[in-house]
Amino acid sequence: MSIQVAIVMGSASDWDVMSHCAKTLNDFGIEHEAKVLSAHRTPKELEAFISQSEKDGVQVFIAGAGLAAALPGVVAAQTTIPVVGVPLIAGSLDGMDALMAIVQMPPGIPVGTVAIGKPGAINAALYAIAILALNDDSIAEQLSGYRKTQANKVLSAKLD
Ligand code: RP5
Repeated sequence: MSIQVAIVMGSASDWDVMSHCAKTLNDFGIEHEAKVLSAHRTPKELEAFISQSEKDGVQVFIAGAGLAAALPGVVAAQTTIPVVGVPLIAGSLDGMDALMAIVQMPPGIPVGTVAIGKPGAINAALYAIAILALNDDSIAEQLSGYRKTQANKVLSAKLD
């Protein structure tokens, strides 16, 4: 099957957190690729990657970055495929810098922004999965099973 989700991150140092995104996609058997490309350091290569991903049939981009996190917005500027942005902790502002940079897109170029760090990386994958589920009954079924498992964990919680 062709690649459905493209994960891109600004630095190899982002992988510790963004690997949770890949892991969640793996859990659902979603074909994906993960790439390090920076809006600031490798803008030309990023542009080529976006256009190749479009040709490959990618249906959702997930972009994670820290500091002045331009990456998700720059991806969104170059495609109409949905982009989910993950703000990462990479400096003294604890990810608030990246959150503000990613969430404050100008009207017309949306980036669906998730929480800072690992919870966001996991939710970015689940959000992408929800988008794919719109046109795939088997993914939709898996997603609803995942939700049921979560509910059962809450309902069966035992307190000491
Ligand atoms: C951002 O700068 C990256 O996404 C990373 O979170 C941060 C620091 O990058 P490195 O200096 O670790 O490569 O562009």
